[in-house]
Parts: sequence; structure tokens; C-alpha cells
Amino acid sequence: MKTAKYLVPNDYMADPAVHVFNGRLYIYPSHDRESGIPENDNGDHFDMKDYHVFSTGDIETGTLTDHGVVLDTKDIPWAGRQLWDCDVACKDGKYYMYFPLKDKNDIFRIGVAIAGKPEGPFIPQPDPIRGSYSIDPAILEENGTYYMYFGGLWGGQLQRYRDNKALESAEFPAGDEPAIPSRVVKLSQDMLQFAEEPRPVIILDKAGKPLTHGDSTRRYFEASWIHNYQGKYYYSYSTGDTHRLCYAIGDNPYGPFTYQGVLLTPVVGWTTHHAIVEFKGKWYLFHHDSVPSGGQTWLRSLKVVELEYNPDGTIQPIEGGGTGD
Ligand code: FUB
Repeated sequence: MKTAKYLVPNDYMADPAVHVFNGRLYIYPSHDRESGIPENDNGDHFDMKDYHVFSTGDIETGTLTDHGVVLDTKDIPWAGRQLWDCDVACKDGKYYMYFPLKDKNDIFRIGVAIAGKPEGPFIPQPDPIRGSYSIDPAILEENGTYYMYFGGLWGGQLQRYRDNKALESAEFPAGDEPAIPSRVVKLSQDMLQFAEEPRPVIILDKAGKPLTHGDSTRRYFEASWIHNYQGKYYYSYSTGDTHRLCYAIGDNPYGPFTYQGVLLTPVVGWTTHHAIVEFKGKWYLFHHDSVPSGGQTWLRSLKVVELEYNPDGTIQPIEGGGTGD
């Protein structure tokens, strides 16, 4: 598969998290919908209410099974609004879905829902994870230890926190100061809480200096993803308002990670968000764009394309087809 293909032509799905469970590929996207809420920098127009799960045994030529609605905000006791990007991990035969959702005070928290099968349905815990904040959880499993990466700027509220404490009001660094980092945290044995205080994910340039807030075409904005390739940890993310997917490489789950480059140039639409996964001997980039909706930024469509590495372990960049405006 050398050209990108759309996966769910009859509905709007975005923000894919993708895993292989029991030899089958499972996709956990956000479910976009038309809410009529005007577009703003706070992301109020991304007013999603439920998740579907999709799966296939053959991503190249097979069909995708839609397992239907597997979690709905009406079943989450602490729900306010906006069910954004989720991820799923498997431990001891149970499947844990981690999802960001605003609580009744309009603060993003991260919740957990549990299923006995990868296709759900997922039953939510009564409360969000203690001490959780912001959006875009992504899970790494490493020899039986599970790490969550999370955080997003602007509507994702990450600028409202420092050292894991809420600030009186949002604060952005000066352009020459270190960028606001995403966070990484080890999960508890029961998968339901943080096992430690979240730590900053530091991205360094090739000279070993942390990327600055003003370095907006390279610094972190949202959409964490992490995967292993040839013994290295590849941390990838969106630069948000400059619309790139970039990646950085580290030697352990906590980083630091050294910036490598762009893996997907801007797509049509404002957000860009992805998952990278190996399936049946090939690597794939799952992502989204707003081409099918005619560029409506809140109505995004799922895509997949094959991803290729160079012999030195760098990733061959893919053209997203957008202008980046
Ligand atoms: O889908 C809502 C938000 O848009 C996600 O959480 C971000 O990563 C961006 O894709």
C-alpha cells in the first residue's frame, strides 16, 4: 500500500489509536459529528459523544468491521462534554480504554473504561484517574509495565498546569524558553491510576538543547504516540498550529528524545493526529484529514498509508496534501 486510502467512507472518524491484539488489527478513533458549535481556538466544535471500534485481519485488501458504539458519554457518571482521542491497552486478558473528557466543571480529565474483549463494549470507572489532566493519552507497554503519554495545548488545557498543579490561569513560556512538555507517567498495577507523579517529556535538538516554545514547527502541541523500532523509542506528535507530525528518538520510555524530523506534512484540515503500528511485517501510519468533508476541520476521515524507514532508522516523510495555512 503506497498510496493512502480512506478507511471509513460513510462516517467521520479521527485521531486513530491502533493496536494488534490476538493477531487482528484494532482501530480506536474519535467519532466526529456535526454539532453546529462554531469553530474556535478552544476546540469547542470538536463535540464528540461516543466511540466506535473497527477491526480487520487484513489492512491491505480486507474489509473493516465496525463493532458499533462501545462507549458513550451518557454512560460515564462524571461526564461533562467532548470525548476526544483515546487509546487502549491489554493486560491479563482485559482491555483498558483511556479517554479524555471534560468533567462537569469543563476541565479535561482522563478516564478508564474496561472490556473483556478488544472490541468492547467498555464499562467506565465511576471517576476519572486521580491527578489526571489534559488530553490525548497514548499507552506504551514495556515488559509488563505500562506508561501513559498525554497532554495538549490550547483547548487541551496543558498550559493551565505546571509541575502537575493547576495554575491560577493559563501561562505560555516566552519564545526562547523551553516549550511546554507533554507528560509521561507509569500506570498502577491495576491499570486504574497513576503509579507516580507525571514527568515532563523533553525533546532535544541535535545539539542537546530542549526545543523552545517559539520553535513552533518542531515543538510539541498534542497527539502523542510512541512505538519501538529496532530497540529505540520513537516518540511522535503534532505541532498543532503549524500542522506537522514530527518524531523524536530516545533510549528509554522517559526520554529525553532527540528531534529527528517531519513524518507527515500538513493535511487538509487544522488538526493532524496519528498512530504508527507494525502489522504482518509492514509498518503503517494511520491518520486523518478533512478532504471528504470539503475541508471542515471538525469532520475528519480516517486514512492509512504504508510507512517506510531508511537504513539508518529515520522515517521517510509522507506528503499530507494540505497547505499548512
Ligand atoms: O479530536 C479532538 C482533538 O483534535 C484531539 O484530541 C487532538 O489531538 C486533535 O486531533
